[in-house]
This record gives sequence, structure tokens and C-alpha cells, in this order.
Amino acid sequence: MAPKWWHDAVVYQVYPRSFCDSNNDGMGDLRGIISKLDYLKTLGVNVVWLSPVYKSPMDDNGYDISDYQDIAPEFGTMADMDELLEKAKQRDIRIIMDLVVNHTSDEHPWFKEARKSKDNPYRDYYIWRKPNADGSVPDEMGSVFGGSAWEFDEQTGEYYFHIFSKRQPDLNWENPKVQEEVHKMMNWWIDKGIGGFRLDVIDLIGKEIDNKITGNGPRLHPLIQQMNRATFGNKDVLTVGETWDATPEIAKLYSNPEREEFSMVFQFEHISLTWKNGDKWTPIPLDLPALKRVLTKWQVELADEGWNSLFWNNHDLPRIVSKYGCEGQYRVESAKMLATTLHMMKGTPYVYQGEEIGMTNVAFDSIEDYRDIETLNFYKERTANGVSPDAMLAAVHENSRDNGRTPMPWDSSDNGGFSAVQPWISTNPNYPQINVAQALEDKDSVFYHYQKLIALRKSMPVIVYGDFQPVFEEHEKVFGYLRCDDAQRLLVLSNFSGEAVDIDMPAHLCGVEVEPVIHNYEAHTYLPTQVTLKPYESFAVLLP
Ligand code: TEU
Ligand code: CA
Repeated sequence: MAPKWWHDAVVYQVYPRSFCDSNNDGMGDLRGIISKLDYLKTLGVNVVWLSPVYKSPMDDNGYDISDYQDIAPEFGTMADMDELLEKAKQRDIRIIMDLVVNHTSDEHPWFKEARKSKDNPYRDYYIWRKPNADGSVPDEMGSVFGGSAWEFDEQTGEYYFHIFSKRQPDLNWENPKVQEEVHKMMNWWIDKGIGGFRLDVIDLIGKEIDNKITGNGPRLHPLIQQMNRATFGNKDVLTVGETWDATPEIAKLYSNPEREEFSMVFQFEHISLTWKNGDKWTPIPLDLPALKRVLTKWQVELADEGWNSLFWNNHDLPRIVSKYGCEGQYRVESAKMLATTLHMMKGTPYVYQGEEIGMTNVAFDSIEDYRDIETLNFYKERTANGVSPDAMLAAVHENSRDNGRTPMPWDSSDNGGFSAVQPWISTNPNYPQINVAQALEDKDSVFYHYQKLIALRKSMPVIVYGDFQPVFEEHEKVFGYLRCDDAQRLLVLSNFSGEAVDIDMPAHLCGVEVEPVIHNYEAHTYLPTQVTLKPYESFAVLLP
């Protein structure tokens, strides 16, 4: 595969409203991000994915855009954005914009026009259907955020379609004008010198509503190839599509360079394993063998065709130490173990703000303390349908998107030093212990572990391009794999349990001196016939 700059890149995701508040209004902003660029440089990342900063009524924290070419005033101005691009560039950091084009805000001028009359020139920018004869909704399709996907609009007496909130009407991608407008807007950002796009729920744009098809519709890949040709195709940028239902076969369609679509996609199979029958509000414990099977499948199947993205966290997901590691006694060890497991695999790693200091889930006592539209809608819907408020709050503690959205704790001062005033959502109460200042002072912190992993990727080609081979495939507690190229063989072993585990090493992997690469307990320099892994121990070593 022809090498690309993003093959050995590590991306850091910033959720602007929760990152750093420069003017003490309780809301993170662009100047706050600018003030932390040196911190990101110290960590070693070379790409920042910025969650949406565009003008927006913030019904879904900016994933509802009312002007794609302006900045939300709470985040700053276009001059601040230009300065961020410039100062990031000085530090060799590229900025990737979040492109949310499955839908707009209901306050976007296109939608305001569209709803005025059935013959408005913008009407077909969105998806409208007549009520049934009895006045009821066109069909039973539901919104991801609860309730119907159809909203009745009084003015013209028709329903419009929205997969997310009713304030996020879906664009009609069958309309060539929509395609042209979006391409034009993307080129405007590319000309500003951005490093690429993260494409929000892009797998939904090929939908066929009348056949009840939303994800992976028949028109999806032609639309993406057309977008590629019209915009970023001949530019040296990173593009990553958010594709919840991708299988490896589908991911190859997107990311095989010959097809000229995206650099890579986010798949979520390794994330939804703890959702009972796909329902995040019915959490179940992790089945480690299942996680191993999923991670292995993606590594093996995208080996020669396509490219993986590697992530544990983002702004929609609970914190990984709380889910697959240990929040208590072994927080630091398990955060490092999870980081090593992910970062030694093949693909482009993404670090979500706060992951690099081992931030945990939050458990607010009252639903009043939550802000996320999805969490609040489902709390209301499920408790109205008989789920007890306590059970629902427990599910929120486990899987609410707000777990990943509490303000970044920079130090142990009030509100974790994020802001001088009460932030838009409360800080995790554990900020006096878990914060950036503490992590930077402690040479054994999770932060320095991430820093090392990122540096290793830049210096060891075997991590970037080596083959992936699972070892101990049947083991209930340990995940292990080898990464090999012509020059080196790297062995990675991780204990996903809170107990020590003895493993019998296969003949070809023992009785040898090894070179330690990274570890979260003492280094191993020799592999005996039986290796004992301490609780959440993980290490990578080079075999002779
Ligand atoms: O997320 C897509 C999405 O489907 C999530 O809302 C996810 O399904 C949900 O959290 C699982 O319960 C993207 C953005 O990342 C998210 O923040 C937006 O709310 C959503 O699209 C709409 O733009
Ligand atoms: Ca602010």
C-alpha cells in the first residue's frame, strides 16, 4: 500500500465546549484550544479532530449546524479559527473539521426557506411526505434520539424526516443542488488549509426512505465517490467516515484507495458489545473473548485492503477505563493496558480528550445534572414506559454520552481549572485526583504512557505496517498478538483482568531474551516457559 502521511499519525479529538474556557463564561472555546496547543504538542499528536464549532442553536451541541461557514459566537470568531489553523500549523498539527451533512439545523436558511411553501426553491433540499389519509405519520420509522423520525409542519401540512432530533432535518441527497452546495462548502474549508474531514453519520446519506433504508443505501458509494472527485480527492487530506453499521467488507469499500472514497472509517463493533441486543440503555458486562474476536477480525480482514481507525473513546461514548478497565485500584494500570493494546495495532489511533489522563465515567445523582439530548429523551421515554428511574439512572451512569463530555480537568483548582465559573455541565467530582497538572508531574502517569506510545509509532515501522497475528486466541483473560515485518517481531500481551494470570508460552515464544518496548509494570527482558501477568499488566517486547 502506498504510504500516506496519516499512516503513522495519531489524532486527538477535541470536544470544544468541554476542553478549555478562555473567557470564563462556562463554555470551552477556540481561544481555549489555542492556549493548549503546546500541551497537545507535548503529547505528540499531529492531528486534531475538532468536533463542530460552526454556528448552531446547539440542540445537539453543534451537530445541528445553521451556518457551515461561520463560527458559533460562544466558541469565538472566524478570526479565532484562522488563528487556530495558523498556530496549529506552526506546531505541525493539522486540523480536521467535523462535517455534518446528513442533516442541518432547523435554523439553517435552507430549512427556513424550505418550510415556507411546497414550491419554495429550497423545498427539495429536505425530505417531505404527506400525512396518511387519516392524518397519521407517513410510516413507523423512528429517530435515533427517540420518538418518530417524522415531524409535522403546520405551515405546509406535510411531515419532514429527521433521523436525529426534530431540530436536525435530514438533507435530501438525491437533489443535485444539495450535493453541489455541500461540495462548494467543503472546498471553501479545504482552501483555508484544513487537514481533512471527519464525516458525521455519512453512511446515512444514500438513504431510500420509501424502502425504509437509512444506513448503507444503494446510492451511498456513488455519492461518496462523487464527493471525493468534487472536493478532497486530489488533496493530501485525511478523511474518516463515521459508519456505525460497517462490517469489514463495507469498510473496504470505503477505504480501499483504489475506490477513491475515504482514508478510513470508524466502525463500532468493539464498542457496542456491552449493549444488550444493541440497546445502550440495557448495559451488560464485557465478554472479553468476544472483544478479542472483533478486534482480531478487523485487523486481519483489513490487512491488505483498506485501513483501520483505532479508538476506544469519543464524545458519544463512555470512558474506556470505566468500561473495559478498572476505575478504582487499577485505574492507572488498566488505562495504560488499554492504551497499549490499541496503539500497538495496525491503523490510525484516535485519542479522545481526557483519555490520555485516564478520565473516568461520571455518576451524577440526578438526571437534572445531565445535558445530552439523547440521554434526556430516553430517560423520559423509558421511565414513562415503566422502567424505574433508578434503573434508568444506572444505565445513564454506564453509557450516557455525557460521560465523555465533562469538562477537561486541567488542575485541582475550582472546576478543574476549566473555567472560573460553573461550567455548562459539571466537572467530574474526581478532578482533584485526576487532572492534567497531576499527570504532568507524575512520571509514571497515564499521560506519559500515551506520549511514549505515540512516539513509538513514529519511530517503529513494524507498528505502522507490520502484519497482525493473534496469539492465545482461546484465552479468557489475556489478549495477545504479534506484529511482524521483514526486520522485526513485536509481541504484545495484555491482561484484561484484575487478577494475576499465569500463561504458558508456546515454544516459539519462550526461552529467549527480549527487548522491552513499553510496559505498565517492570520490564520483561526474558520470556520463560510460563509468564505471570500482574493485574491489568500489559507489555510489548521485540523478539529476537
Ligand atoms: O453520532 C451518530 C450516532 O448515531 C450517535 O448519536 C450514536 O448512535 C448514539 O450516541 C448511540 O446511542 C453522530 C455524532 O457523533 C453525534 O454526536 C451526533 O449527535 C449525531 O451524529 C447526529 O449528528
Ligand atoms: Ca468560553
